[in-house]
Amino acid sequence: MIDLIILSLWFMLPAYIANPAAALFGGGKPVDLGKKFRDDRRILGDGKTYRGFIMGSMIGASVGALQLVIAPHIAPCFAEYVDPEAFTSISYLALITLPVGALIGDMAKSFIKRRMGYERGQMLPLADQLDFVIGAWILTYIVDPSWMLANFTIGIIITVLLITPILHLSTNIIGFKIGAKKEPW
Ligand code: CTP
Ligand code: MG
Ligand code: K
Repeated sequence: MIDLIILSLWFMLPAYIANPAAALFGGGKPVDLGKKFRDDRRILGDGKTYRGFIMGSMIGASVGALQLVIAPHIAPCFAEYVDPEAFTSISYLALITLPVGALIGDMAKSFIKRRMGYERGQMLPLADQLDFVIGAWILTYIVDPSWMLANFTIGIIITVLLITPILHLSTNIIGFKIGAKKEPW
């Protein structure tokens, strides 16, 4: 159980970091350039910006790179629970696809929200919490399927799906309190 939680957090960290980094450093020109879709609503909305996408991707990937560097040193601390091999396995491709995929998933969700008539920032339960997980998994699976299949066992997938909404809600409440987010979700 504890091993699943440790590995889930470890593998998903670059994706988990991408969202709050986009919220902290985002702003400026929106990805959809202010354009509207056929339904006369914004394609994505003002909550999806180039700066958020780029900063979120870069910071998420930097955290992944840092994980690669420190893994051999901290894996022994967790050896009681987790196979050090798994700990040190984050691939160069995955440390990029996890945050980039997370932010693509987040944009795809905004596209769907706008089509449903939801305004920017309006909550869509579960989609708001899991969009980036699904995006991170799909892009990683496309780019580096062998890493994905070797590390994301059914147990880890279920653990991620269970712990992510809790983590997401807690970081968003912090983000709201420090003023990085307009809503606490
Ligand atoms: N953000 C950004 N660029 C991105 C993603 C996020 O600039 N690609 C910033 C925006 O300031 C956004 C904040 O992070 O308002 C919080 O992100 P999120 O909750 O995903 O966006 P919402 O504003 O809730 O918009 P939506 O309803 O489209 O999800
Ligand atoms: Mg939101
Ligand atoms: K989001």
